[in-house]
Amino acid sequence: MNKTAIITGITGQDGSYLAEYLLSKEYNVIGLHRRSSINNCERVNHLSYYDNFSLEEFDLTDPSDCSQILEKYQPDELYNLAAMSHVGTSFNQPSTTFEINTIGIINLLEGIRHRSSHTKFYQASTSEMFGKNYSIDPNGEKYQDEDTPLIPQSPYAVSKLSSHRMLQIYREAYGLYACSGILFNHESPRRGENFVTRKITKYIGRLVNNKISKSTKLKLGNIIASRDWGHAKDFVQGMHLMLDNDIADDYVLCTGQTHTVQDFLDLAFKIAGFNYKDHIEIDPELYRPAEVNYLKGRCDKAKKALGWIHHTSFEELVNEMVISDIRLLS
Ligand code: NAP
Ligand code: F7E
Repeated sequence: MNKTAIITGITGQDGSYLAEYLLSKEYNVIGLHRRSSINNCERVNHLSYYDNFSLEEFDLTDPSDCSQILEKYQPDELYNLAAMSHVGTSFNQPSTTFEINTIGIINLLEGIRHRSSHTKFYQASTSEMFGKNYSIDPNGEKYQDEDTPLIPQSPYAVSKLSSHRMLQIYREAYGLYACSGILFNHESPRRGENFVTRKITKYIGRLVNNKISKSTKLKLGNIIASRDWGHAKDFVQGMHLMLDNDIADDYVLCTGQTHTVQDFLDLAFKIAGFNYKDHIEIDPELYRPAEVNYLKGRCDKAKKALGWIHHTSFEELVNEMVISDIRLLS
C-alpha cells in the first residue's frame, strides 16, 4: 500500500520540493496550509493534477487542529516545515516566532503521542542554532557539525533550538520516531523574495529586463556574512532519508563549502554581465541586531548513515536562480 505523508508549510519553498519528491515515490501527500485571504499556493498549484495530492487548511498554533489532522489521516510520515522562518523578522516578532516555531511543534508531538504514535516525524531544525559558535579541526579549519555546541543568536534560532530539544525529549521519553534535520541554508528559484539570495537574483531579473532604472540601487545589510548554501531540491531528499531509516536520529545536511554574500553578489551579477559594485548600496537599517557571521557545515554523519550527499554546486545554484529570475521578469 502507498504510504501517506503530511507536510506542514506546503506553500513554502521546501514544502513544494518535498511534495514533488514524495509524489515521485508514489506517496499520498497531504499538504497543510494556513487560511489566507488570497491563494498563496502558487508553488504547488502545478501538483493539483495528481490524484494522490491534496491540500487542507491548518494552523500549527492550534492544538486541536493538530490532533484532529493526526486522528483523521494517521499518516506514516509527518514533515513539519511550517515556521516563521525569517531571521531578521524574528527580532521584530519574537513572540509570534516562538508561538509558531516552538509551541507549534509541541502541538504536533502531543498529537502524535496521543492520536497516531506510529507516525514518523521530521522537524526542520537549522544551522542558525549554532549561532556564533564553531568547532576547529586540527588544520585550524572552522566548521559546525552535530557535536558543535548550539549558541543561538536570534529569537528565530532560540525558537528552533527549543523545538529541537523538545523533539529529543519526546523521542527519549515516549519512544517516538522523531528526527531533527539541522539544515544549512538552501535556496532555489522558489526561495522567498526577502531572503538575501532571491532578493539579489530578483533585482538582477528586473535590471536585465529594464523594469528598474540603472540608478535604482539594491539595498543590502551585512554582505560579509558567510553561508553554506545548497539547493533545496537536494536537501528535501535528505529529509525523506531520515524518516526512511530504522533508527531515529538528528543529522546535519550541508554542502561543506562557505561563501560570503559578496561572493554570491559577484557571481550573480557577473552571470548577467554586470559588476555588483555599480548596483548595490549598504543600508545600515538592514543590519540585524545580532548576526551569525560564519556557517560552514560538515555532514559526515548523514553521508555515512543515510548515504546523503548534495548534488548542486554553488555555481550551478546561483546560475539557476539568476536565469530563472531573468525569465520570470521578462
Ligand atoms: P518558507 O518558504 O518561509 O515556508 C514556511 C512555511 O510555513 C510557509 O508555507 C508558511 O505558510 C508556513 N507557516 C508559517 N506559519 C504557519 C502556521 N502558523 N501554520 C501553518 N503554516 C505556517 O520556509 P522554507 O525555506 O521552505 O523552510 C522550511 C522549513 O525549514 C522552515 O521551518 C525553516 O525554518 C526551516 N529551515 C529552512 C532553511 C532554508 O535555508 N530554507 C534552513 C534550515 C531550516 P504561509 O505561506 O501561510 O506563510
Ligand atoms: O540572510 C545577510 C543577513 O535572510 C543571509 C533562513 O532560511 O537560513 C536562512 O536564514 C545573510 C545574513 O538567510 C540582507 O544578515 C545582508 O547574514 O538570506 P538570509 P539566513 O538569515 O541565513 C537559515 C539556515 C534558516 O534556518 C532560516 O530559516 O545575508 N543579508 N543583506 C541580508 N539578508 C536579508 N534577508 N536581506 C538583506 O537585505
